[in-house]
Amino acid sequence: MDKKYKRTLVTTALPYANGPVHIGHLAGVYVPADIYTRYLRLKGEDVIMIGGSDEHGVPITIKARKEGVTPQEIVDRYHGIIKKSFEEFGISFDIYSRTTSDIHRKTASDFFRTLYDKGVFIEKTTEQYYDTEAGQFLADRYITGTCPHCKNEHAYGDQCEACGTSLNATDLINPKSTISGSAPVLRETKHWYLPLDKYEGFLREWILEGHKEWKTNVYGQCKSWLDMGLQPRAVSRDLDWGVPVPVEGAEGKVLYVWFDAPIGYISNTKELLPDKWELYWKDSETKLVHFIGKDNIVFHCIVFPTMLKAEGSFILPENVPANEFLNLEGDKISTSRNWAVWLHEYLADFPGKQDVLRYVLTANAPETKDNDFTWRDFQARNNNELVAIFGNFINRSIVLTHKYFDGKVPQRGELTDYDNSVLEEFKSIKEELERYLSTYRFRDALREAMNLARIGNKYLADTEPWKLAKTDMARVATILNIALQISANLAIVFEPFLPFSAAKLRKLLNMASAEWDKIGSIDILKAGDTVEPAELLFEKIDDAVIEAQIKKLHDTKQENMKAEPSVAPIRENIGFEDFMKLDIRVGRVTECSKVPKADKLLQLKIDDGLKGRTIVSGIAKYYEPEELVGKQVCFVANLEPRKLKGILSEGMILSAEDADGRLAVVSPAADVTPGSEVK
Ligand code: B3M
Ligand code: ZN
Repeated sequence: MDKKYKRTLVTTALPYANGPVHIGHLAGVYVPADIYTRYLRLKGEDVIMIGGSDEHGVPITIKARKEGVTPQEIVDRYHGIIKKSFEEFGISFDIYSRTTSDIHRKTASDFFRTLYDKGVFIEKTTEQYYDTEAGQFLADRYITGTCPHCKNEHAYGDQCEACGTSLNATDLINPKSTISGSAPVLRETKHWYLPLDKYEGFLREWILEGHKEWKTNVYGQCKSWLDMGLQPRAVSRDLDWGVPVPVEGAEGKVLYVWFDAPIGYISNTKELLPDKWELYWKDSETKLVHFIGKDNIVFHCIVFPTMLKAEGSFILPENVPANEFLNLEGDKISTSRNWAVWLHEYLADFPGKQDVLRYVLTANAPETKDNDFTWRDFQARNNNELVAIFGNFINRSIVLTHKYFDGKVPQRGELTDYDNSVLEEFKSIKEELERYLSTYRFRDALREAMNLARIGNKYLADTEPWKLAKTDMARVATILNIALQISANLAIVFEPFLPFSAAKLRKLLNMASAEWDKIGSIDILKAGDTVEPAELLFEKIDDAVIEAQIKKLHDTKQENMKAEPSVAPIRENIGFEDFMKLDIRVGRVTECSKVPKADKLLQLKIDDGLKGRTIVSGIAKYYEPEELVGKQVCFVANLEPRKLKGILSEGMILSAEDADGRLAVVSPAADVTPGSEVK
């Protein structure tokens, strides 16, 4: 665990090149990865950060078909936008490449072939839908039909978006190909499966025993996957977009996108370091860290490690610090609903303000739970923290140095007890920062860094050098020397978080470099060194600017509502007798708790006016258990009891869900006696 490594390989999830990146991607993956990498570089360690676009997969082919262009045109467009916006935002990739590169196709193909030759895969023939008019097999997303559960007529072959059930294409009633509109037929097809079940023992030992230090959200997800038992997973698809399966008789088949994408990390390292890449992937003294969002945990902790293990010559990740999700103004970020703050638009609307967004996304990072981004919070953090504390302190220090000492760092005299007590406060900062940064606690690290700016700001406010200037210039010299040394510390400390502002600050202070080891020192600047005239590091953001952003979002929402009334279609009529079969009652929640190892489920004890009952409900994302205790809810009382996660659930709590997936339990408008019937 506390092994000393010689080098670090940082990978960042490869964003799908079917749209630009938004603040959710940044907060979840790229900003934390960049902070981590910059920190290690600053310490002089050997580290590389790998990124790239994920350019295969069905969604890209669907988008291309919709627009009447080739998939290549789609990925060229978005790869360009994504790459440029990352660059401008200061995400310091050592390489940002793409999975349509020749080197990647070859690397992924060879990887498959190696596993194939080793006999790792299982070959299985199954029946799959085939569109006879289009002459091709259909990916699940290319099939629509009626959901067998809720009768929504627009369910997809992998999921019904109306009731949220995940489906197999063969479950759909009246399936239809979205390519030709015809009814598909079942045809036999052969695929290769990675037998994850055979690696369960290895995975259990490696993760559950060997990596107890992983973040609880990551460890917990792995454990619940492993406890559910793993199944073989198909790693090929019948599709004409992707890396061809390099096996005879596999014409028209490509590698499943989730098989080739993580290999992209390897291909991109090869492209960066053709002669040295193996050092980063095959030497046990390399620390491999995958930065990803929580929806990718299973692929990075279970599937990809299994592939690496099966290949045999690669190292495994040392950590996978996955983040939770960032919401926007209280709503889930959604590409299809355009509910997002897009990076390229932010850069255009807020030129030169990369660091403000980096700051807000880190201060509010969804490290342990989902978090919300709001424009008001963005404004407040800029105005009250960056401007009022950090910027104000730097500005005062530099302006006063010019006013009283002609822009030269003054000589420090004897320190007072007060000075010493202030310096004492930041003695431990380097150690604290290292502790947080090395354990992926970037919010805490940023708070620590900001604390140093607070210490500086307070020091000037307390000592008031501008009042002493008439009586005690020697004291003013000491105070400003200390203020400038704290400023120099800030120029180093903030480099991983706010690289643009840190660089600007170093220029103002004429610091040639940022050396991590100097943090905590008050001899970074020499007496007599010149300081440049003050320039603001941050500026206030006005209400009007923020209101314009909020309006832009709400206009999008309006448009969305016009475009697609997002109300689920009304189901087929039923007779009165059918309705009467449902026994709906009112009950009071007397106890409520989370179901262990199931992040969606709550277990409720209901006073139903009879002997009481237990109901398990999938509402844990929307309610804290204590919020529900004492509340009256409506429930279906005569639903066949069934076991969920080993708990017998006697009924179903009714709740209302809107198209955005927001959910509220249904209660009577006034309290009634528990057990009352709802008719
Ligand atoms: N493109 C999914 C995503 O963007 C996928 C990540 C690949 S990482 C190898 O969430
Ligand atoms: Zn459904």
